Amino acid sequence: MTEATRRIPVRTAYRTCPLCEATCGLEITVDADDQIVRIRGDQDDVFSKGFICPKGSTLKQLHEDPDRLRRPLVKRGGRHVEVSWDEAWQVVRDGLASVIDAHGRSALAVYMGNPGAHNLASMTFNRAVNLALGSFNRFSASTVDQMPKHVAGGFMFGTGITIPVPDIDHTDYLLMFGANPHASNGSLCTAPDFPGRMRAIQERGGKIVVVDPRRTKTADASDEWLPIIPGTDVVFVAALINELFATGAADVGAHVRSHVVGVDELKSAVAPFTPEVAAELCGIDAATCRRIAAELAAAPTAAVYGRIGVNTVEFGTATAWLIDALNTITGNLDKRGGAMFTLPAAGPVTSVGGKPGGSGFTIGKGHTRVRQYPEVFGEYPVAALGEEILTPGVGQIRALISLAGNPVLSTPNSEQLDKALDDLEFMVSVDIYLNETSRHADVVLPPPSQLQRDHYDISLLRLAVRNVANYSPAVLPMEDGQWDEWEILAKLAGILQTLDTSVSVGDVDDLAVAEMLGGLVKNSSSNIFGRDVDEILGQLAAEGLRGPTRILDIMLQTGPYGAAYGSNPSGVSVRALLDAPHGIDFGALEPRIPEILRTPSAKVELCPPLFAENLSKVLARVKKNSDDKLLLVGRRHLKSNNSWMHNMKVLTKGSLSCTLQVHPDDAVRLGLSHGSPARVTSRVGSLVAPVEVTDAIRTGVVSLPHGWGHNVRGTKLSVAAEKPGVNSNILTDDERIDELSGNAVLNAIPVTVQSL
Ligand SMILES: Nc1nc2c(c(=O)[nH]1)N[C@H]1C(S)=C(S)[C@@H](COP(=O)(O)OP(=O)(O)OC[C@H]3O[C@@H](n4cnc5c(=O)[nH]c(N)nc54)[C@H](O)[C@@H]3O)O[C@H]1N2
Ligand SMILES: Nc1nc2c(c(=O)[nH]1)N[C@H]1C(S)=C(S)[C@@H](COP(=O)(O)OP(=O)(O)OC[C@H]3O[C@@H](n4cnc5c(=O)[nH]c(N)nc54)[C@H](O)[C@@H]3O)O[C@H]1N2
Ligand code: SF4
Ligand SMILES: [Mo]
Repeated sequence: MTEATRRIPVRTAYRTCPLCEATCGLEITVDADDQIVRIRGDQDDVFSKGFICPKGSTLKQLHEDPDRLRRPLVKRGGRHVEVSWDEAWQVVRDGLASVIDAHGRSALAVYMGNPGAHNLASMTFNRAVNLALGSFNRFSASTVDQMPKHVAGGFMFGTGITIPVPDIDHTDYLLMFGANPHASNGSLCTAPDFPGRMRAIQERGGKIVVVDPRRTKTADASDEWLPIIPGTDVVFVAALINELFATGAADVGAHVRSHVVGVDELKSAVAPFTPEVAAELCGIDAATCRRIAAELAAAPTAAVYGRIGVNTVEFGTATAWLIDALNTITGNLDKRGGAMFTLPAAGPVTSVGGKPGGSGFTIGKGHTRVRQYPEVFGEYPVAALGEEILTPGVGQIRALISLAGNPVLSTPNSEQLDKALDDLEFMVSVDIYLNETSRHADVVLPPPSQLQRDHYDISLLRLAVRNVANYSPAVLPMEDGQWDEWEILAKLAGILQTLDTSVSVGDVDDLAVAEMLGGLVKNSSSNIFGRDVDEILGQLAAEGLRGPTRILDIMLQTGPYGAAYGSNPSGVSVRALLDAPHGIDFGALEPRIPEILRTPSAKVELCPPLFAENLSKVLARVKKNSDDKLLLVGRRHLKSNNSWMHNMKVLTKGSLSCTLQVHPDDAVRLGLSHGSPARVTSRVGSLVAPVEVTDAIRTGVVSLPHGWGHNVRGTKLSVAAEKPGVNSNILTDDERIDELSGNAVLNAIPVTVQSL
């Protein structure tokens, strides 16, 4: 009997895939023993319409992975052993208490990893942990990722989460920098089946141009590929803007004209960046630069979009700013087919009413101890985490709480961080695996699998190319004695706060809800202004809601489409979404200026002085690369997911591999041959990787994917260890950051490559 005939599906569950930002709907069939029979794309999902990538169906293998942790681990005599939850919580309490006693709370730190952004529990309860920490030492994957977008959005539009998304479903011209949605499925632009949406642009007669040092699958699927020299996009985008001013084509458009300030300042700021200067530094000739500028100006609608390859560079914030400035001066900001703002169902402050204007965005509410890096968006650059742990003195970090993070593989100068984690007095990891990072933890607290929890993509639906909402309850029940992730986070917060293990998870939950509702009923722009908190709590209790789903219900009901606890009976709520298992589509993006603006001026700030000052340093710093160095860039593969899906055999078999891509000309020059090992060396580290000779990369540039290097001791990743790959972040430099955002520089790393 085959597996399929033995397992008879008895129920079908619909669920959003939590693995990447595309939020694909899944159709999951389950048998009578709660075993997954099959996972495929949900044809009726209002957003993804059946699209799925090879990772989506592996939620089954992830759930069944014998290496995935089911019980807490405590390190004894250098080895991790399974213990009861009571025992684990006691070790957590004692470890934290001893560090606080000896060094005070400034010795505590937290790191929050990427899967938290896809996790309803983290989105609603990480905050409690942060608040209970009592220290400013907050770090996250945001500073190896999108922090430049928060800072650019913050200064231009007023809040760190006011980030325009390219309206790819309606645009006539898509200009993409440093993004490879054919592998990543899109980022800060939630769009299931991004490749299909790209094809649709071409089918309706539009054009796609990709700027990337590598000829990616996305570049191949586009109309034009511009192989730029890594790290120089800021110059190219500035030159496009300069050219539009020089030719008189710059025009913000009547629809936003009275809401935009700083046009003349922008014009002066980009004045030194002529197409000739760009040609010299970026490797894209001046005629091409002029032509692209003219095409942008002539297109009925155009959207310029930039992601990882232009965020994780030295001038990441300046580039992010100039990309949206370019959208603005081509008349495409807040226009259908241009760069638009989502109006999410469970939204941030800008989606619950209120007038334009506000206190704006600031940075520097604190500084790191060793290098005095400013706080940005409530956190410090993770590039500084290693030195903050290793440098003695008052305020030295001595204990770390890692929430869904694997910084040993994800952050710059990994060998330093690996050493630093070893040096801690106490560490807790909330993680589903014993991996390169959690192996350092004294206690590992495992949440249930991705299928055993309620799901709603709070953060990603805020950046979607349509206004949609999709909620799914847990597909599979928890096993006996398992703790839900929100319960782990609430308990951790409670222990951090009180240093007492008897603290109740329910109390932490109730407190968070009371605070939230208390604020909303006093807020005159809320749809529950003036209402009685107890009456609303009664409605929530009647629905049987608690934990993250109760907080989500409050966000939905008080959001722009919300039911407002009875005032708008046809409005959205968790109940309404339970009745719509394929999601609710609120339609295409609509213009939101000026209502969305929260800058002190209540205008779009096209040229914030801080950014102009940063731009003035570019020409002194972005130099022609010397000939003896190559520039290292990263890449992603469709079947990989940062550092943590390499234990799925179905994904790692076949073509997925961690190679050093080298152009044939460079291979000849350096005596490298396909398949043979090469030594790659940067200022901070050195490693050996197998060479892949390919003409799909610019000369002078080499590429390694990140998230590999699973050959360290003390982990439990049996499949990943068979094909470990190398950790590219051994080469990235912790001392190089984008000074405006604190974001790490992960691309355009100067390296030497030698054949072995
Ligand atoms: N060189 C280079 N480095 C990079 C990048 C790059 O392009 N180049 N990209 C950067 C980017 S964009 C990012 S987002 C970061 C990612 O950096 P991180 O967030 O630090 O790393 P991840 O690989 O996402 O690992 C996440 C961890 O969460 C665990 N996990 C998975 N699901 C869950 C869950 O549901 N709950 C809990 N508690 N744990 C879970 C995994 O086991 C893993 O340990 O890497 C960055 N690093
Ligand atoms: N399959 C898969 N999907 C993922 C992930 C994954 O690991 N695997 N990770 C998820 C996460 S956390 C994120 S943040 C997103 C990221 O999503 P994307 O931003 O699309 O990331 P990448 O696919 O790494 O594409 C970045 C591109 O930038 C190019 N690049 C490097 N340096 C430069 C430069 O200086 N200039 C220019 N113009 N280009 C440059 C690289 O060659 C690469 O093709 O993907 C998400 N989706
Ligand atoms: S594209 Fe992303 S969301 Fe869609 S199935 Fe693949 S991993 Fe899941
Ligand atoms: Mo990311």
